[in-house]
Amino acid sequence: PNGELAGSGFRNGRRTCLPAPSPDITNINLWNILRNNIGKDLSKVSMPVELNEPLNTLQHMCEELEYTEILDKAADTIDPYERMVLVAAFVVSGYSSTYYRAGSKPFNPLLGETYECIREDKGLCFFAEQVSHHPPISACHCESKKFTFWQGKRCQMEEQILGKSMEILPIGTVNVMLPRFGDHYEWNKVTTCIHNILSGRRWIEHYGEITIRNNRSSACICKLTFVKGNYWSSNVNEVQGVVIDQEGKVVHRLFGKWHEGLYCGVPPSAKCVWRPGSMPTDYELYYGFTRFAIELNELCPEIKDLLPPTDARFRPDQRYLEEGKVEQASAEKQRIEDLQRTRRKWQEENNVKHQPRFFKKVIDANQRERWVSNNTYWELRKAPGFNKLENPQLW
Ligand code: PIF
Repeated sequence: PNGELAGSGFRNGRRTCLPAPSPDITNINLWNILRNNIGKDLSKVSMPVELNEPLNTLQHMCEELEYTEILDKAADTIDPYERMVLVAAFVVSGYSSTYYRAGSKPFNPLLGETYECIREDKGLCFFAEQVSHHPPISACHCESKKFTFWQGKRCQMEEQILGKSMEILPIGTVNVMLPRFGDHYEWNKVTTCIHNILSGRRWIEHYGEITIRNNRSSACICKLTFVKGNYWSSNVNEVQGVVIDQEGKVVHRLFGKWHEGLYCGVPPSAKCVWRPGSMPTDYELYYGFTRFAIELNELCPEIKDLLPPTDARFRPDQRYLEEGKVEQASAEKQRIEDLQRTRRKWQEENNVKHQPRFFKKVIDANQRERWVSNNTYWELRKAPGFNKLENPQLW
């Protein structure tokens, strides 16, 4: 019955496999890297390219949109409590693709690097830009007929006791608007922890609380708890939640696992609201990517000439890694990072402050920074077209 919510079955000619499997990284000594950088902010340390997967943090934000059919369904749901249940399922679904991904980290985009993703099958247009380098901040915006989604995301990394694990604390809010009901949902993200970064089997955990609010209506809120478990207990990856009405009464109960699915109600009569799609064959050899992730960095001929040259698909070190050419990838990563240092030095010496091209920073009523689209990306792409414009040269 929930087939329509189970993954994106529609493939329409996109690639179903990466060109090369992930490289063998047993010779990389993370311990040395961490030891040489004790006490340092790890986002300021250049990591070997072999630790990366061939996707960057902008593409990661796009990955959170794999299950937008849940939002489409929410946009067709009159009951505000049921709608909140669906939004909650969408929030949880955004974590599912991380399950097999503890082995590598995303590329850190260059300042001004961009990424777009048009999915006719899902009816959405997404674009993103790296708006700050230190600290790394990525911003994105996505339009569809039935919803708008945007977020600005900064990750603070904290190493726990001598590299046993690493916590990633995301700062920023995620937003979804459903114009049909005038809803504006907002929520925070939970902490992500990578266990055993130095030895043993690496695994990922998400824990903490998420509160989803609708800024335009106080009819209900949703509280989700990502339970902190441990490797041996059965509650690993567990999520529990409640939709609470204005009087504080629980209207719906939610439970499940972020890598397996979310249910609404009380067992045995609970109904499934979301379940992830199946993994492609040999996913362990290919960075643990889902089918959707495999498609993200594909450079389709139809869009090649329409993309800005800052698009991640053109970034040479990432492309080399995807093709399994690790030495070239490594050399290119160093070259490109040096170019960025030169640009930064020039800007500092000339008192020039970097201005993001497609996003602007606004300060909200609570004095928090927010990154919102300046509505120029698709306009410029259409006319005059990025190939007729002056673009930053990042590599
Ligand atoms: C480089 O990024 P890396 C550094 O920022 C470097 O300081 C900079 O030089 P500059 C380079 O230009 C950058 O390319 C470092 C760091 C980046 C993130 C945020 O890609 C997301 O070499 C992290 O990496 C999500 O990465 C992590 O930060 C999920 O990309 C796992 O510290 C880290 C991650 C540590 C991972 C540990 C291993 C786990 C598999 O001179 O301009 O400063």
